[in-house]
Amino acid sequence: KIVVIGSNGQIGTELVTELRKNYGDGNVIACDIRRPDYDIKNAGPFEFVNVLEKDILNQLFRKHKPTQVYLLAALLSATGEQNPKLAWDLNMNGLLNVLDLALEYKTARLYWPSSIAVFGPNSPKDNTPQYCIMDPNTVYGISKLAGERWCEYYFQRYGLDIRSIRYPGLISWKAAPGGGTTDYAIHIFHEALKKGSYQSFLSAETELPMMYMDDAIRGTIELMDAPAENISIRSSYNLTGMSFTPEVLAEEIKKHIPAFKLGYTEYDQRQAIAASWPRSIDDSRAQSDWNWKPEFDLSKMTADMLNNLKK
Ligand code: VAH
Repeated sequence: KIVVIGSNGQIGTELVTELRKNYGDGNVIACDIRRPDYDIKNAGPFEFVNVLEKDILNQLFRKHKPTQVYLLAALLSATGEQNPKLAWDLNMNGLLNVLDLALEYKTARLYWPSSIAVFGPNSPKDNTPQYCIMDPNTVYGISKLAGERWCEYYFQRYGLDIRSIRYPGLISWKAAPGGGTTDYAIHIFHEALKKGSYQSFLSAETELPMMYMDDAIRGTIELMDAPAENISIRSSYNLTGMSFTPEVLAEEIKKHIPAFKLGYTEYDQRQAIAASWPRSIDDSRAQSDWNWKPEFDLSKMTADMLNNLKK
C-alpha cells in the first residue's frame, strides 16, 4: 500500500492520481484533514488524518503497513508567516511523528518535500548550489531546513530510506495552490483568461526558480524509483525547471493573449519573502544521481496552462 498524507494539496492531488495509475486505485490511500472538495477522478480510498494526532497516524500505519509514505502536509511560506507557531508545529512535529512511525512499521521508502525556501538572504542567489550558506527567514523555510537535517539524521542513524526534493515554485492548473509566495505565477493565468489583466504582488524584476507540476510529479516518482545506491543526498535535492520574472511571464502570455496587461499591487509581504530566495538553482546533483531533466520550459508551460484552463 502507498499512503499520501496531504492528498488534497496542490502536489498531493496530482501525485495521488499519478501513483494510482502506476499502482492501482485501491493501493494508494489518500489522507488529509478534509475530504477532497471534488472527486479525485479515479477516486480510490480516502482516510481522515491529522499528522499531529499520533494515535490516528499509528492506526493508519498499523492498518496499511505502507511500503511507501509521502508526507506532503504543511503550511507554506505566506500562510506560515500569518501563523508561525502552527506552521512550526504542523511542519516539524508532523514530520517527526511520521519519521518515528515509518521506522516502527519498517516503511520501505518515505518522501518528504523541502523547498528553495531553505535558502535565505545570504545564500548565493544565482545557480544556488546543493551546499551553501542557508539562513532562511520564514518559518516555513526554517521548518524545511530543520526537517532536512532530521531526514538525513534518520537515514544515517537508523537507515530509514527517506528521499526529498527542494521544490521551486510549482505551477499547475488542476488543484488550487495553498498560500505560497510563488502563487502569482498561477493566479496570472486564471486572471489573464478571465479579465485579460493581472495585478502581480511580486515586482516586475523578481526572478524565482519555477517548475511545471508535470515535471515535479515525474521528478518525485523518478527519485522514489531510483536505486538506493544512486541516492547521494539524504537531506534534500536541489531541483528546478526554469527561472522567470513576472514581466517575462507576462510577455510569454501575450504571445497567446496579445491584449494581456500586467500591473503591480501595492507592496506585499510576499515581496520580502521572494527577495530572500534564489533567482536560479543548480540541480546538477539530481542530474548526475538520477538523470533528472525537465521537459517543460516557459513557452511549453504557458501553452499547456492556457490550453487546459481555457477548457
Ligand atoms: C511557497 N510554493 O511559495 C511554495 C514553495 C518555493 C515556493 O515552497 O511557499
